[in-house]
Amino acid sequence: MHETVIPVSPDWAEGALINRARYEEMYAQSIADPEGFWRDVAKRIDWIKPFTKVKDVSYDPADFRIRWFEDGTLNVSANCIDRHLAKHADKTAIFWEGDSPTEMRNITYQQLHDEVCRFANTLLAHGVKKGDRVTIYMPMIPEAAFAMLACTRIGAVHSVVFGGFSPDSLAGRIQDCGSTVVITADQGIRGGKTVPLKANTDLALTQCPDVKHVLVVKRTGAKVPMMAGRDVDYFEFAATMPTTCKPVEMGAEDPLFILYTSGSTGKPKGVLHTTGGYLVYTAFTHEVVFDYRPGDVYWCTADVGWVTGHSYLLYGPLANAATTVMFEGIPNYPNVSRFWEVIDKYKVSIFYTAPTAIRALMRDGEEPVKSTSRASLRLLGTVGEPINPEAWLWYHRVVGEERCPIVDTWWQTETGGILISPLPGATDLKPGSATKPLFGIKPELVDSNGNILEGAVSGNLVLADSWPGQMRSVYGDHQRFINTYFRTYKGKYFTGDGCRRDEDGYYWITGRVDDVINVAGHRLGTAEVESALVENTKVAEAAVVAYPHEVKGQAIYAYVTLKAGQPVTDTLADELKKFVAEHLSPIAKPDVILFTPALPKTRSGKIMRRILRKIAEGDTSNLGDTSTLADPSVVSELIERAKQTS
Ligand code: 6R9
Repeated sequence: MHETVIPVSPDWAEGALINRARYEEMYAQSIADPEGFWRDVAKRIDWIKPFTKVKDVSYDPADFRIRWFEDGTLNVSANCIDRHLAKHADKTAIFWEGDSPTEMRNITYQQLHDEVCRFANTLLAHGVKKGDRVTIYMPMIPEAAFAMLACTRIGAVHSVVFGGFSPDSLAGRIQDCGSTVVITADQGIRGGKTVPLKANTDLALTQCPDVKHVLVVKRTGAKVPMMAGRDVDYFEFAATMPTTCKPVEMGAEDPLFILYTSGSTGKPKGVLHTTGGYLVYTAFTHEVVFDYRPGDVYWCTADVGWVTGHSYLLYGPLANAATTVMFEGIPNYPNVSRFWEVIDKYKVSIFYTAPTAIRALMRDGEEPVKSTSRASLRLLGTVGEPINPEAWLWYHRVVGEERCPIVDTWWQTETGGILISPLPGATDLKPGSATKPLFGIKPELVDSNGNILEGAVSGNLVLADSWPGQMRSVYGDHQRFINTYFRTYKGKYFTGDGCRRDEDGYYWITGRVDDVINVAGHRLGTAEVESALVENTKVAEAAVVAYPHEVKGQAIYAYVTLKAGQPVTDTLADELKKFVAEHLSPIAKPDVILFTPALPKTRSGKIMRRILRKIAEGDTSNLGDTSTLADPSVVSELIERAKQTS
């Protein structure tokens, strides 16, 4: 364990938006008087009709509700664009850096306004109304941002599906929320390779008869089939659209977007966020966590297909009139200095990325970093998974030259925004710890019976109260929302994460305690990967677990039993890996497939994943209690086979 402590530097203590005394004072106030605290914070947003009620929350399943600012009205796109125009019309809203370093666009707030209005008018012309769901399956190009903001302008609810998902995954998400309009591109381009987005959409739509219109944005210019009456060339159509469009007045609790995320069981859940609380929370946390100032150039490397891309690439920064960098490419194309070159090119001052990217770049040594200047940087951030102290220290020393504090931000799709994180001017840093709760956040550690654990201890992380950015429902299945998050521990939101608290009250997230796995910061359910495997006609049964991986954090280990008479050929493992990549996503491709005649099950038929995890980790010395196994000989057989495979 690293017990390194990196104290707040005198410069930061003096110059930061929030210093230690202020953090402590504000935190105490936010807990003592949440209504008063959030009433003040919410003033940063332009309300059409001001709210009178701040908070109405009950986590009791019998009387459940989560409402913030509920009688206020507002429009998100007006808050992210229109209200900045008087002062910042010519300020850059988005610096877009293409996959190739020769491609770039600089979009001012005025241009953002015009393009969003054009897009909004295009949606209206295709019959999209307030409350309708629009699925967005796009590469990282400005039109993805325009499309999202356009939805918010007219009160449509966007569901962004990451461009790396397969046609089947896209189809499931379109059907679940009942979108009748899909926005996509001809192709995406990442690391010099094209991604067949339109072709994937066409395949998905063979399962989605209700989709009436597909807006196709030209990215690479590849020739793609266009279905007459359904498919629309976006640029051709939008050219005829006006550049003004009245923002629709939305209730604070009206749905803003749906974003699908993996849970421990079943299909991915449509996490539903609403309008007022989400915008207040993302704007506020973007400012305080990143110590954001008007002159900053801020870069979050996340894809808009993930929640980080929603909250901290788009909505938080734009609500604060920031300049946000949007990057289409990958960290190692055309070379492994790309991140640092982009930082120099746009004079990025705040840089926010994932531990997996840092670990991958670390492997190439210090030279590719040191050959760049990075003089503009003043703050670094991480998100998505626990960061190991070694990677943290490298990021701090090599990338930030010990000048830039690192904010290790813990949060989830469900939480809408950051909940546990250092504030750079207030919190002494410990490599690997997300440190302290933000304002209004009451973390608690509980044991499996729900007893609250005090002091320096490990347990399950729960949150004892609500915050404005919290998700409000699972789309179409409100009971599932209540059951998943509020029934395990009475009166608390259960995060699904394990966590340790140290003597200084610092929080160290240890990872998921459920069947969610985190591969390179991407969240996947073991059940999703298993069901993709059993879709293959050769597979009888599959059990998937995660094991530690040097770069990706976790990797996927799949135990597979085949149907009777099905031989294990030399190519079968590769065939199944490819099958999962195509049917779910390349992210979900198992690293190891182990064929086995049987899986270890309890007498009631439950697969004992604990044992499978141990075998995958290569730690078979202590498998724990195996007495409930229906057939203990399965285990020794598995251990033998695992040795041969590794
Ligand atoms: C924002 C995002 C959420 C899960 C979460 C946890 C892990 C995220 C982390 C972290 C340790 C951090 N996680 N940030 N673990 N330290 N700073 O990633 O949302 O994709 O929903 O994943 O990611 O396990 O529960 P999401």
